[in-house]
Amino acid sequence: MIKRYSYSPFIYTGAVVKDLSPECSPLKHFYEDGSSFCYRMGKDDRVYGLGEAIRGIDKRGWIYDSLCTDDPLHTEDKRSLYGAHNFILIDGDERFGAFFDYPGKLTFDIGYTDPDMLMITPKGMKLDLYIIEGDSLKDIVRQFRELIGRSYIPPRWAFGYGQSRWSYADEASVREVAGRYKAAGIPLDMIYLDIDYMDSFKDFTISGERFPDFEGFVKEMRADGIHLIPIIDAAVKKESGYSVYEEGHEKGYFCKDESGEDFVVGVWPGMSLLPDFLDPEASKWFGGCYMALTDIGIDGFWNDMNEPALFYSEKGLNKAFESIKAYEGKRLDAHTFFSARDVYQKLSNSKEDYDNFYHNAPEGRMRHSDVHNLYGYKMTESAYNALKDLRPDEPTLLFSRASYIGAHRCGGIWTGDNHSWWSHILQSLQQMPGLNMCGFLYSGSDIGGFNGNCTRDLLIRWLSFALFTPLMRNHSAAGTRGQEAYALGDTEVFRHIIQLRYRLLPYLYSEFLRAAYENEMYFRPLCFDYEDDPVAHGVDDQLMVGDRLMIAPVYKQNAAGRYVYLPQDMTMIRMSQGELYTESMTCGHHYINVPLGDVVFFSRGILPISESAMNTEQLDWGKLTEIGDGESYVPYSIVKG
Ligand code: MIG
Repeated sequence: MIKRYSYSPFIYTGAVVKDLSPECSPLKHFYEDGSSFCYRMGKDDRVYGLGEAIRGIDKRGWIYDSLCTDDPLHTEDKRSLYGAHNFILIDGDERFGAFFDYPGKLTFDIGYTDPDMLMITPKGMKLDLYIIEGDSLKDIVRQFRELIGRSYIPPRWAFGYGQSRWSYADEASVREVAGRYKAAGIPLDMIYLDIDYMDSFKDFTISGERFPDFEGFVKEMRADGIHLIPIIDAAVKKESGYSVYEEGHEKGYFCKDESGEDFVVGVWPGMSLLPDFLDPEASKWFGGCYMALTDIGIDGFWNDMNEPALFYSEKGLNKAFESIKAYEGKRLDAHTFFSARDVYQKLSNSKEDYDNFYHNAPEGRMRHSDVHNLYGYKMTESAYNALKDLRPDEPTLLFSRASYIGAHRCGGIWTGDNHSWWSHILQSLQQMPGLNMCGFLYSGSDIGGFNGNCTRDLLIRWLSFALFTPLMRNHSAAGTRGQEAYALGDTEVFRHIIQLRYRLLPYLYSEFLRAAYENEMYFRPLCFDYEDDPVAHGVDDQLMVGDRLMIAPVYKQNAAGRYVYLPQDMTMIRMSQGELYTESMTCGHHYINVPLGDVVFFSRGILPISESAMNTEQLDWGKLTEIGDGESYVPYSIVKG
């Protein structure tokens, strides 16, 4: 049962698709003290949810800000990343879900200030609160997902493996990636194009110098089974003669400052403007611009910088130039020196800038900071709506960095700029169930880590986990060491692991569809399936994948294996040097040897396995063998037709 408590929100966010009339009865579970929603937690209560938020799967003990932020350093002490996913699930003395539909900054203090108190504090009380009760954790999530509408389903080829890197800047470097994968016999479906493909970082342009015949090149790659997936950044370069700028400016489609002038910010293209995705006309216009690329054969995109990330604003920069002058010629003590040093650093993603521009929403003029968390969502929605018209016959691959609940209907998300750190394998695993609760099914993290230098063993272990994530993309930052599957020594082990992904695709894809159509979670913590098993509640580094798989990846450097908890008897499946082996295992704790390059996972029923192929198009989805014990497997897509 879902109840809606309405505190006269100032904007319709679009997160919820069901019409519910607000409750007149007193607020259940929470009490509000005028500025926060409070709940006294039982001693052993657990709190799940919050989508992309980091730390353990049980979120209790930490404090989170729901505030979409471009932060390339995902350390444990962070309170927010790129997404704002305001759904939590309390399990313990009472069991219920709560969704705070609120587009501004919101704090979730989950037993951080007071170990027993859950406190949710918005900037003002203008929001809709949904309280969901149900028979089980899964049931509550299912009801929530019905409330927010069906998750985005990408084209089937988007479940293949993708290679990305910030710096594949021309035809030759992209050809090299495709060629080396092919030569190593490693499957590949996608190569991603980062900002370097554009002409001076201008959205919807292509550098003629580096891609002299882009349309021909897209065709050439497609003939090789590879989809090219370009990036689109949120901000538009301010440059006269550039048609996207000219048109947007003329029609008033960019965010405005207090006095109604275009608000100028600095990002990759230099001085740029922010499309006003909250203005339905502007949104339609920007979405239409994707046509420049779909017209020449592009069938997938990733949307970046849409928190929106701001390196600086024109006004902020001018002020900084002024204020730095005051330090000149003075004898600085340490503190004055630090504040001088920070003048420029503080320019990025500054609260002051977010306070100083406005949207032209249907409800009227909105200060950006009041609706900040909607920006990335509305960018994805703009693209999604347009792409449905531009490419009506098949879905377009689309995922985004920033998001709010609602965006899950329009695209997937990736978890942004992680590091080539061992701890980030586990972090990624722990982000997945929260994302699924909030409807984000097509998601994944940069495999091998975005920042920093990857090593061979890290990439092997990372792939061994990420082969189960719907979005399976290896991506890294410019200037870091190459981490393609052919760049870190002997390729055979990488080939076996990536091939395993393809062999599991009939199962993984079918389970993805089941999760999307039935409002289920593709990734679940063990306790969602084994609610009465007290041990399952403490397992934070294993996940259920679809109906019958369980994964327990190795995420520690130098580990020769790991302890695994089996909540029931299962079949252990081991991929070793390309061969699959099975072994029946009994319920309980086991130490499992997992030599580097082996992939071990567990099944509670028969699994369909296909033969590998060089890409999803060549994969024979119907030619299956069965491994494991128990009931045979009926693919969801066939049931659904
Ligand atoms: O300021 O386009 O998260 O995936 O490679 C960095 C360059 C901008 C951030 C994205 C990352 C991408 C990078 N972008």
